[in-house]
Amino acid sequence: VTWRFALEEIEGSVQHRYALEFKDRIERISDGNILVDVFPYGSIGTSLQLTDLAREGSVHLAFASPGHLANVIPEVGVFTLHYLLSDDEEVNRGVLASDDLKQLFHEPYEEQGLKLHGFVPEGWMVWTANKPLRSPADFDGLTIRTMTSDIAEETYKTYGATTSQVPFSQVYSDLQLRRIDGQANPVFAIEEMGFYEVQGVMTFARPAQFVTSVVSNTSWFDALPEDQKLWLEDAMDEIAPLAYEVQAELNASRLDTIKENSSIRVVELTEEERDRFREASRPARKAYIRMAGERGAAILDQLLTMVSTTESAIPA
Ligand code: 6CS
Repeated sequence: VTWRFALEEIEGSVQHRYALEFKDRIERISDGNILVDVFPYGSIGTSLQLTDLAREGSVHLAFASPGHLANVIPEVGVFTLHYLLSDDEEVNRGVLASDDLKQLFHEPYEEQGLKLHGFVPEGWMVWTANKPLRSPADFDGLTIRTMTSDIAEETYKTYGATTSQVPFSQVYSDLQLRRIDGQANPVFAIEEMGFYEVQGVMTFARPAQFVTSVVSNTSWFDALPEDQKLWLEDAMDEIAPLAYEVQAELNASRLDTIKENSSIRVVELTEEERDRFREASRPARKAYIRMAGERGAAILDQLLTMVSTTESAIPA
């Protein structure tokens, strides 16, 4: 049999490295009886199209990033909010890996025919534009590309930006054509998609981690023999810590590549500057609750509690 696994990122990306590890483990443990076919981003469509293919079962496994998926599952839009997770990546890693968190999202995914296997952090979001973005006022008059859900636009609106929902594959040309002035993504993606070639400044404000989720088609998963279900879940548990290392390594090494290949300016915000964004972004939480309802409000509360409990459990 063949398991089809669709990615929202191109070859060499964090998702691609994850999928190759998964393929390797599954093909080995099944003695080659299961083959995993990996489809990197490209010919089979945008993130939302991939989600549709997973819901109808044409692909069995897929990455579904909240920034896009919130269009279908409003509750996951919580991950597009800024200054919600910790500054401490260890804390975020613990929170995102927790079964409690997965449990909260179980129902919303299930209702869409998707089984949630886990959340994977891919690194800090970095803003690119043709000027430094040191305060919310700097967003005034800029058109910022967001992922393709309404909630993804909200935080940038609180900063005063004009927003535009654009699929990942169209971001480069929209920047080139000046249809948008800026965008946000982790460093590895800014490098592999070439965005740095058409942008002058990278601003590091650490507003949010890029978080993605790994899903499968529920009916497909439920029909798998028990041993195969276990193989799948064990493989994902094993890869989680590895994915964390991979994103750290790629985000660091590709910043060097960007610096070698361009004269892009890198701006690191001070804590005071970050605080201004933290404050300005707050109304987006209300917008999230409006869009994601009671279940979304409960998720937001839980997430905030988990972050602060995990933070206070760490010795100073
Ligand atoms: O910005 C985006 O749309 C995409 N960015 C990343 C890092 N992965 C997938 C997502 O679709």
